[in-house]
Amino acid sequence: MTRDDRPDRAAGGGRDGQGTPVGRRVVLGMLAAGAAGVATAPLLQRAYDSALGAAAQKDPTGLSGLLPGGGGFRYYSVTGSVPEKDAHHYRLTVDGLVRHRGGYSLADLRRMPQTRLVRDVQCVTGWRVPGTPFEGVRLSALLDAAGVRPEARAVRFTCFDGAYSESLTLEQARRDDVLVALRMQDKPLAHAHGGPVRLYVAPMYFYKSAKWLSGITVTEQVEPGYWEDRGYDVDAWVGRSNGRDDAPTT
Ligand SMILES: Nc1nc2c(c(=O)[nH]1)N[C@H]1C(S)=C(S)[C@@H](COP(=O)(O)O)O[C@H]1N2
Ligand SMILES: [Mo]
Repeated sequence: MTRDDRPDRAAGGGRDGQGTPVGRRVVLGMLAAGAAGVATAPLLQRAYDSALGAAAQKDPTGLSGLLPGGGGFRYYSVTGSVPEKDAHHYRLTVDGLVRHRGGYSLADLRRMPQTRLVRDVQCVTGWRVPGTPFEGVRLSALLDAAGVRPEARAVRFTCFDGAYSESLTLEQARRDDVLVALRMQDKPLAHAHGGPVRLYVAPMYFYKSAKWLSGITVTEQVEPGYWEDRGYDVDAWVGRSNGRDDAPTT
């Protein structure tokens, strides 16, 4: 683990080192300890994972390590803490250039037809997790239900962490491998992974898959998202953007 373990590059930071984030040394130390845990005892590794998961959730920099639950996912949040929303408190709004604004509870979303996809996940910082099941409602179904107006060209996503945002063109948003995901790894989406509901954009770098999804707004044009304002490509196809040549995920 050398260049791939750093968090997403900071503004102006470049992928190859300038702007190395504060805390990298700490993260590397934790990763080294984790590798030792794997080698010695699965039980220790599990304890280590949950300790790191807890630490990750308290890390105000958002620069933290592997998530518990396996697979090699890393925890990312651009905010220090994110409120937890359960089935009673969760709400997804759909608005903007639509005929019928909508509001969905978790139960509403669960009642709709569900699609399950199994693809690799690729983060733009280098880490990749093979064959991960995601399951949820096709974004296109929500857009159809809302009745997109003819002048619309794009969709903007907002999150209940209060800071993150993402966007897609309408054409990208209507792909059948773009989900409003309720499940990941065949379990309800955990809070750390952006639960109860996150976006899942299978063919794009994982920063497109906005966690803690709370708003879908149909817009006239693409509005760059949080990381895109800080240098990431707006069209985030895996292997064809961000100067990277990873194998495609779809
Ligand atoms: N709300 C929100 N969504 C987000 C992010 C974030 O910081 N906040 N980070 C993105 C990035 S860069 C990655 S790699 C993935 C990480 O998802 P994970 O924490 O489930 O591994 O979430 C994406 N979605
Ligand atoms: Mo990422």
